[in-house]
Amino acid sequence: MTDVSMTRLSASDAGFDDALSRLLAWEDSVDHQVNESVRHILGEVKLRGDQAVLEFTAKFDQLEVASMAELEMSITRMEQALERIPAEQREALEAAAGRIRDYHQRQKQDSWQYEDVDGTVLGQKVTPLDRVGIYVPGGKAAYPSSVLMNAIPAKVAGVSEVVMVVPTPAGVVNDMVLAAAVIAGVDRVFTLGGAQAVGALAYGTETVPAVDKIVGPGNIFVATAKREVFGTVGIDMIAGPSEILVICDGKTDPDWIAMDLFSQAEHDEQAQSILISPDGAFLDAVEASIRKLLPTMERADIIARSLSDRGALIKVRDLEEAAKVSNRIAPEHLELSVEEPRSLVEKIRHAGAIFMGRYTAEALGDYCAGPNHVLPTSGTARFSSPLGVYDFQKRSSLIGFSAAGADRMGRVASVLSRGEGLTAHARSAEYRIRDEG
Ligand code: HSO
Ligand code: ZN
Repeated sequence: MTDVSMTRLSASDAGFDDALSRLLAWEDSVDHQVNESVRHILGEVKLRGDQAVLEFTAKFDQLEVASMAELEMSITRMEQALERIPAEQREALEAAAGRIRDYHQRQKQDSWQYEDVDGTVLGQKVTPLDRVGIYVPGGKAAYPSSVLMNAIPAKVAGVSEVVMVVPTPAGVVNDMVLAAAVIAGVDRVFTLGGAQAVGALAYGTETVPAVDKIVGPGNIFVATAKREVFGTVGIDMIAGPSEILVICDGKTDPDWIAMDLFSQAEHDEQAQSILISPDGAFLDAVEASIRKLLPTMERADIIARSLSDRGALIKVRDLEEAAKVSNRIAPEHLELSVEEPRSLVEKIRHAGAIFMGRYTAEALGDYCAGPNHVLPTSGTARFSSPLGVYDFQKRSSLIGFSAAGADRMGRVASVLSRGEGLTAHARSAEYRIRDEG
């Protein structure tokens, strides 16, 4: 049987701060060999386009085709996938997509402008990106839900072309992923993966169009490639392993909490699940539930590794202290499994998503609540936000001076530019000052 032993900490212990830092430390592995091989792949794709992509796809995905056109999914093939999946799955994808769309509609930013006293117009024009690439990992991490979460905000923003890439090692395609792509409104799908897919999207090839931004998770090769092409294109973020932090007052069924911790732990061995409670006996009860339920889990091995290596049960004095510890962690997902979640929310400053109350399992948010499940990991919730419509929109400043405004502000610009020693700036502004025109 898979055994699990979880770290126990108490916030009142001397050395708690150091122990917490050790618990949170995560090696964002920089592997020089990976860096080198990614650079090589990107260079080849940039130089030789389709031909290089075909060669790398044959080599890494054992997928040999004569031309790149064969790596594009036809609309018919996509629609067949939608027909083929069980009706129950199709309905669930559609229900989730509807809620994700509704939520994200509300994030849409509009252009605005206002007029100064002298008739000068100032504002901000909001435009969607033209073309976006979505990377969808292959194999066991191919999540149809992530297709919805990445593509729908782009479409809501008004992106005209969403291009998805998904590796299909040995040609095996996941129908539910294709069905999700159709439902989300993805425009083109290529069965490509790895650094070569990122390169194709960033630089464009004869067949794959160059995009303006690449989003979506991937393995170390994909993450390294995204870092490398940043600047040529935009990227979303480099995600670390998934995390959940549960704060519980001790009154939720311990089985529910154990399963919530499992729900992140099952993603991968490096995922992190932490429970904080002021009730020591409750921490014991959850630990007992964990031992009881673990053998019933399909991914018991992954869960046991994740909980033993990175999990923790933390005892605090009260919920106030729980919030303080949580703010230190800045978790990706924060469940407030307490009687009065609304008052506790007031004390939370950093979290990717906050799940309020005992009925709000993170799993609901992962699939169908409506908000995005692409969230800042590894403490980056201190300075960043969930993926959203705003990631697919950009802003241009609007400035329109009236003659009176140019006269008034020309004087200010003249002084400042002369102060900077930039006389062309000064004279350009001064031409528009009335009595000096
Ligand atoms: N919890 C993951 C998202 C996910 N869960 C996809 C299930 N499928 C990161 O937020
Ligand atoms: Zn999940």
